[in-house]
Amino acid sequence: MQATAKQLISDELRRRFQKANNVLVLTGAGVSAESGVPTFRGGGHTAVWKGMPFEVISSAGMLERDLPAVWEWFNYRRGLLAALQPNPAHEAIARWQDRFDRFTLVTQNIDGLHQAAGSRGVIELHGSIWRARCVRCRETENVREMKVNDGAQACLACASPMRPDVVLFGEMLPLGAFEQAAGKAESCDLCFVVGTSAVVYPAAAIPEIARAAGAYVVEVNPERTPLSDLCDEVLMGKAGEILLLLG
Ligand code: BV8
Ligand code: ZN
Repeated sequence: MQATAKQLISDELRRRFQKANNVLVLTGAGVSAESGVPTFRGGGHTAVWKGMPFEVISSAGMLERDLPAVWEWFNYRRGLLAALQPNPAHEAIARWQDRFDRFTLVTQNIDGLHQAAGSRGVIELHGSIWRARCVRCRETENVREMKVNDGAQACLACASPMRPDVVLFGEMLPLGAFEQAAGKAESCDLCFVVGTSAVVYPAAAIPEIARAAGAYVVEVNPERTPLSDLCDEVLMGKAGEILLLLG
């Protein structure tokens, strides 16, 4: 039986949502699930590509060993993503941007769907699947137009190979991205954690920082996660349905 908005959204959360001045939202793959983007974990499955678990094919080691294999994996995913649209969860978060005096959206996703829904100034902790970066001079290029079956392009500036501009396992996050997100988490009064299994660091530390700084932390996820016990409220359900209940 579908819980009603009244049952799911506590009076406390509704009051805080009305009163909040500074809101931070951290999203993971689950916020894009209702757009048709496969999640990596949760729901009893983990992403596997040609027999390699996600953490292996999307790793610094694999990039060193076999850049074409990493391109093939990312080209495949860009092919899947190209036809997908933002869902009501992305749209609700985009609306929230102008609802509060200060609003920060931090995402672990690389799919660009938050920006497609209208979110601005998104902190992309793990980069973007729609950008390539030169392995030598770090020149970046938009790869939206790139035909999906192309291999690695050569850098237009220095002719070195390009790579996906995405943070792989074992790689540092984009310079300053985590620090910027952590700074915003330290000053927010309401923090939503939407659609993340909260196992990848340092991204999963963001809600912990918000909590330690006194924010009210709300998790939105059909499943419990290692973060659930730290949250003030856990709204069990789909982001596309729950976020609409808040407005
Ligand atoms: C780093 C881009 C410092 C790539 C990603 C050994 C050596 C080196 C590092 C480590 C190590 N051991 C551990 C680490 C740290 C490592 C890490 O945390 N590993 C984990 C697996 C233990 N972290 C790193 O390597 C990071 N860098 O630490 O740098 C350093 C540097 C060098 C040496 C040492 C240290 C870099 C991490 C970034 C990796 N790149 N993505 C790509 O996409 O191919 S991470 C990847 O996981 C995605 O970005 C994803 O966003 C992220 C987290 O996953 P989620 O977003 O949470 O998605 P998931 O599928 O897991 O969960 C979905 C959730 O949604 C579920 O809970 C589900 O219930 C829920 N859901 C489903 N449907 C819905 C829903 N929710 C709401 N509504 C729905 N409808
Ligand atoms: Zn270059």
